[in-house]
Amino acid sequence: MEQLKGSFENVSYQLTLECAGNGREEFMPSVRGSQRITGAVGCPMWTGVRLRDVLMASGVRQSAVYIGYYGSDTHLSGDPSRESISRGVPIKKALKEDSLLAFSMNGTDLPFLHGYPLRLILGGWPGSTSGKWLKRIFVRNDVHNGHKMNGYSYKVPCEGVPPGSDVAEKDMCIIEEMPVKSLVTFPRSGVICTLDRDLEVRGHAWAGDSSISKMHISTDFGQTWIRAKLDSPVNINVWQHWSSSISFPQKGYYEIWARATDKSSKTQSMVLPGWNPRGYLNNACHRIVVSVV
Ligand SMILES: Nc1nc2c(c(=O)[nH]1)N[C@H]1C(S)=C(S)[C@@H](COP(=O)(O)O)O[C@H]1N2
Ligand SMILES: [Mo]
Repeated sequence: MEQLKGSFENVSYQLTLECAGNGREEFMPSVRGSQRITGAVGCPMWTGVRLRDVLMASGVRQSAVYIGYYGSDTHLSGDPSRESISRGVPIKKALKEDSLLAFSMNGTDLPFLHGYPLRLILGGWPGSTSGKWLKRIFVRNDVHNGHKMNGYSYKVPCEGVPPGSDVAEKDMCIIEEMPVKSLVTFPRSGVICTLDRDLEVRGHAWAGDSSISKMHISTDFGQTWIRAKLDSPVNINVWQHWSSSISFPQKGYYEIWARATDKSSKTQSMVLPGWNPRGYLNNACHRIVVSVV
């Protein structure tokens, strides 16, 4: 660790890590796996060395197409005869300036649960690519074949399928960038407010390797949208803060719907997008309930 920290430039970036299965709970028909709702995403400040610098110092040949990581954890069951997760990304992502070997999170040593002493951070890509408790990295001349690179893990049908379909393994494609998405983080759903005061609403928005150009909210079920205030990104692959002040026209039941648009004009749909067998990539608009009395 000392050699790593001392031999390469130490850099800090705030980078978004979202589990590909964030939002899985909403899929219809439901799919197996942790029934995550909205919380499996974060954007702390990571400090480490550039993966690119370490790979270059080790010598990467022209034939390199993919990297694969190995961590020192066992399979979640604790059974040492079962393989633990070992994923990777194309060499192009590995060589990006903000792809890190991180040893610190929010200014302190990585907490054990987040991968102490060293982990990969590949912002904007499925959290599963950011290997924790890092032991080895392989540079490969083929797509990585570690546990959870094969089968149905972290893959979606290459072509859209009707909800509930059986999809053949050969028709599944590996997820790369995570899609444009946003959350309302304040107030919490179910809040009661009074007509005489404006309601301050805020949240985050992010979009894989891209950034957010516009943020809109609606309080009338999408009939009209107003532009929210949006902060500029502090670096690449980071979530952006947004906020808005809402005055309601009369008492009653409302929903606040939030919708982000990225730099390439891609936006979020209101309904669940692209059903897939493992329930990945749900970037439907987040909605919260407000009662005005
Ligand atoms: N070694 C190792 N790395 C791992 C995992 C794991 O189980 N073992 N889980 C991955 C998954 S699926 C996600 S979403 C992220 C979660 O990172 P966090 O615990 O810092 O939130 O770590 C990834 N890296
Ligand atoms: Mo995950």
